[in-house]
Amino acid sequence: MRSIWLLLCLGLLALSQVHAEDDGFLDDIAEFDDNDEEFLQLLEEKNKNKDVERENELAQKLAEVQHNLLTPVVEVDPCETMHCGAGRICQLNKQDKPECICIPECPEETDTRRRVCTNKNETWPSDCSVYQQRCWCDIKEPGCRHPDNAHLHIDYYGECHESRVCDGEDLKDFPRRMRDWLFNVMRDLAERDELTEHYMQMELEAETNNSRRWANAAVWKWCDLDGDTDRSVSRHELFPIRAPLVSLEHCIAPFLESCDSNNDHRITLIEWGACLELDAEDLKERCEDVQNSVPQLLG
Ligand SMILES: [Ca+2]
Ligand SMILES: [Ca+2]
Repeated sequence: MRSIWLLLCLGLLALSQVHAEDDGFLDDIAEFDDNDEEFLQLLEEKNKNKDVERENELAQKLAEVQHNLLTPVVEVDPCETMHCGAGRICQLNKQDKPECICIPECPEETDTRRRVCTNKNETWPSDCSVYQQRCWCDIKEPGCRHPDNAHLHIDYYGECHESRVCDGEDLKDFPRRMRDWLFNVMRDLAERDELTEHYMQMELEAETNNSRRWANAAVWKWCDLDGDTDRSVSRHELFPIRAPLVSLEHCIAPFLESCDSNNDHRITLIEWGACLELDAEDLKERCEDVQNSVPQLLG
């Protein structure tokens, strides 16, 4: 009789535990997501399946799903790896796909030093505002003030100022001044040990061999400007020399325009040499190949 009571009590205890577990299980169900569902399906399939190979495969999958359940994969923002051009930022669209859109708002600039002068000789509050405008005009958004602004670019930093006209005589003398300037810049960088080994050798050659003096400096600068290493210097890639010089050298803009003799917006090494009045035979493409792996800050 006593043993019957004991069995009954144990039975009741077991029953109450099952109920307690069931309640917890039901609570969890309310928070089920796709991963949980996949987990249950796999579990069910595994229990039914007797084929060893298939069973192993399922077990592996189960482990993976279980692992994901315990340590959910940190969601990576797809915009983090997306690179948008000037005037654009990355945003997720309705399908959660990253896309580049025009910067909706540029920071308000009160500092007059942030102002920029465009190729249309207009002063804009900041470089951001110029790139934003170009972006809007590219895709014909209402913010675009003039269709031509799709070709807007920055000529130099600071407010636009009345520039001296570059007359014929000045322009005639410009290639010589430019050659000298390029050589001096190269020499300066060499003295400050800021050239790579490859260009250091070219500088040394320019110092010791008069016939290489200007040609080497011209080739070096041309390679240096060609940020994307497609062996031609685009209008955009000219920016690093045009921007700082344009307010000092009133002939730099017309000079650079003249370099692109076939007017395709790109300057080849031959065109570059011709406008610097250098002998085409002295100009060999000697760009450092390692350039491909060096990130370009300007270009
Ligand atoms: Ca290029
Ligand atoms: Ca050209």
